[in-house]
Amino acid sequence: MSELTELESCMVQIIKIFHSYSGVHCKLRKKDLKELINSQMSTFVKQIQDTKTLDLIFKDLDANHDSEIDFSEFSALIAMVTSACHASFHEC
Ligand SMILES: [Ca+2]
Repeated sequence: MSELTELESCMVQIIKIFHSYSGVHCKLRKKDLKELINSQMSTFVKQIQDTKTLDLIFKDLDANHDSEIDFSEFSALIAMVTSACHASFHEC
């Protein structure tokens, strides 16, 4: 593979981080999602402390209702947080 661009490297990092929490079956369970958000998105997203908040986020992301978050569903979270982050940059 030729050298990746800066953006491509970021995309690969997102995939690697997802897999480091999803394990080999490539889907996040509820506790995996909580660990990922609390440890990898701690500056942009408020820490998830309670079960109710976790349940709400999980339910919103789980588009196919299989009680797991696949990479496609996880991508929606990345897009939402990145978009919100972009909007907040413009307020500065
Ligand atoms: Ca799902």
